[in-house]
Amino acid sequence: MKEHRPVYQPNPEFAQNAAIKSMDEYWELQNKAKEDYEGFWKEYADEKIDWLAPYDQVLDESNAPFYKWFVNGKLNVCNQCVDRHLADKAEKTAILFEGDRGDVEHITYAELSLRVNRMANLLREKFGVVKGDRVVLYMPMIPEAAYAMLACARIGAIHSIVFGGFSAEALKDRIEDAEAKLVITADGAYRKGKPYMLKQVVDDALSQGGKSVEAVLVVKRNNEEINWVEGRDHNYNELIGEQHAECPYEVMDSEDPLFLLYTSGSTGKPKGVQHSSAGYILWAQMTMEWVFDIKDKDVYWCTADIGWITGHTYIIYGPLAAGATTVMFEGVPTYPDAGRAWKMVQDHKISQFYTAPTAIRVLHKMGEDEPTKYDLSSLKVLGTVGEPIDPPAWKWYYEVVGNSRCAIVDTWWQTETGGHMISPLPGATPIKPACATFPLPGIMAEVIDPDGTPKEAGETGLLCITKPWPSMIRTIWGDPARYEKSYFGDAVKDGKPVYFSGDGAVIDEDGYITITGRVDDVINVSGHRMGTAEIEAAVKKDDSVAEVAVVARPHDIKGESIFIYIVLKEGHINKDIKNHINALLSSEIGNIAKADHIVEVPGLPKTRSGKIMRRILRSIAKGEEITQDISTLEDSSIVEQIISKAREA
Ligand code: 6R9
Repeated sequence: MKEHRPVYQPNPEFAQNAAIKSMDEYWELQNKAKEDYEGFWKEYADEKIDWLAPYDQVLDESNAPFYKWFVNGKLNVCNQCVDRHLADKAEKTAILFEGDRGDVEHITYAELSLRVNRMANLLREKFGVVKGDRVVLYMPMIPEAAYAMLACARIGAIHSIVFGGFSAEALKDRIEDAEAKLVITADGAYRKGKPYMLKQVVDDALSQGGKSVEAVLVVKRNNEEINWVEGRDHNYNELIGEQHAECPYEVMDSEDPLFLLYTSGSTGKPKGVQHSSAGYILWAQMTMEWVFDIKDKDVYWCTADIGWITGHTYIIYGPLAAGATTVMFEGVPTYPDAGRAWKMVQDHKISQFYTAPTAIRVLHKMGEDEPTKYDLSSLKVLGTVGEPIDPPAWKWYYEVVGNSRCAIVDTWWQTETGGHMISPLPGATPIKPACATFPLPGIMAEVIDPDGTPKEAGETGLLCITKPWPSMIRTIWGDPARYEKSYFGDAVKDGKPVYFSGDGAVIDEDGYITITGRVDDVINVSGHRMGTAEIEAAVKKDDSVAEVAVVARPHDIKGESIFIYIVLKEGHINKDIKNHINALLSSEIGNIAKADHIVEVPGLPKTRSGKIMRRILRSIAKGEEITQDISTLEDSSIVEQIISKAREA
């Protein structure tokens, strides 16, 4: 199959000063990694990390897939992100905060250091948080969230951030799984010019469970009235001023966990993805240099929320480890109008802009020509992440936002990978629209069959990483067996289990990798990952529901939307089922789990052995013709009935 996607060469002027300047240079690095994998990583670990004590082995594979990197090395991630920059960057802006209502604050590295040290002392002295304790953050996008993350890293506590859109129930589950000692939250913050609240959700979560929590630290942001539990709740703003300005950091092992981040899989409850200290921070920093080509004078903006992995690695840890200026934005890019993001680029002279396809589609739809009204000449690199981008959105991003001058880095990676895996290099890679292109140097990404056979050009296969890499997930918190089963159970290469991402991909004849999307039961709504099993479990909590099946349906803006089939128990009629189920999803998981379509059907298509034929349900939700063989179904007439119900929806 010969395809004719256009190819865009890197901007030659940009390439001159880029970290990686050509494909020759790329292949040289990648071949070096192939020939001497450990030697390759050693060189970067030695150059980039501020070691407090040297490691004695690069990679320990003796207990695969529980890999260890930089064995016995000592470091502190907060030192790597803050202290070590004080010598030459004390007065440089570390965090450029812009509030929802336009308030701007420049926090220098010196100020960041002071605030993080104070917060670290507060956690250590007032709340007795020690190395290895878990701290849950349920925070808005305000600088205090960054201070809290870095303060945890400083004293060796493991943070677990729960996205502010998750419900009390979801928050409680995560607090309990991690057995957190402390919760850090805020009264609330601002969105679209109005206050919104978070503290109540924490109160509700803790009234339902989370008995391990000894205290709640509350940052006052919007100063709206909140409930206060005497003895349990503590006011950050009152306490912080009393803290010492210096807090010695804990000496951490390379493999000590830095954080947990819960994410959805194809089965069961969300899993606590556990990341390490050394390997994670090394790759976070290296990808800032390679993929975003971060330079000293740059102002870098990633629009994610810190509640997701993109916010962890590419708002906080990566940029700060690289000594960059990172923008933190409380609001949404469409408020007060569709020009907000572009105005921010102009005002702050932003050089790298990193966002999700959903946001690009919304901004495109709201203001085709909007970017041309602003001076966007500071932009150098545009990034996208979270879901496959479609060629029209890509083209608009490239031509109108980037003025056909900026590279687009379509970065494929996951919560579990810690950092970018497959992405163009802005000064080297000739790019094709909506294509993640090549694995980064040192990353062995392959498109294979379950038995390890490489796929031919044009054939979709399993996207696997066939060698361990420094920033990879270490385990699932409290459940190592699930870690092994979830990621190393589906594909082998040379007889050894390899990491399977859950995504499908296709390689073209030039070797370019295009991600085709999840091949497991995970739905991606606006870049938010949700397991169908998790949604189904929530729907089943409704007493009138006998059976439920959840599938994805393509959506213009969100990429995918949630489509739910339900079978009611006999004798049950539920007129308001749609609102009812959505209210349930919003309380069990959060508003991000709301369904666009809820269809009541007389039964589900099942094989004679009782297995639900999800492929048929997916085709129906997409409005596709049914091409699957339905003769093996227990009751094939059900398909026609479901189709007509789905059409009405
Ligand atoms: C970083 C992040 C991971 C899933 C991943 C894939 C999808 C991410 C993508 C992409 C196509 C890209 N995904 N980047 N699909 N092109 N550039 O999003 O992590 O929330 O764990 O989601 O997102 O399906 O498996 P996470």
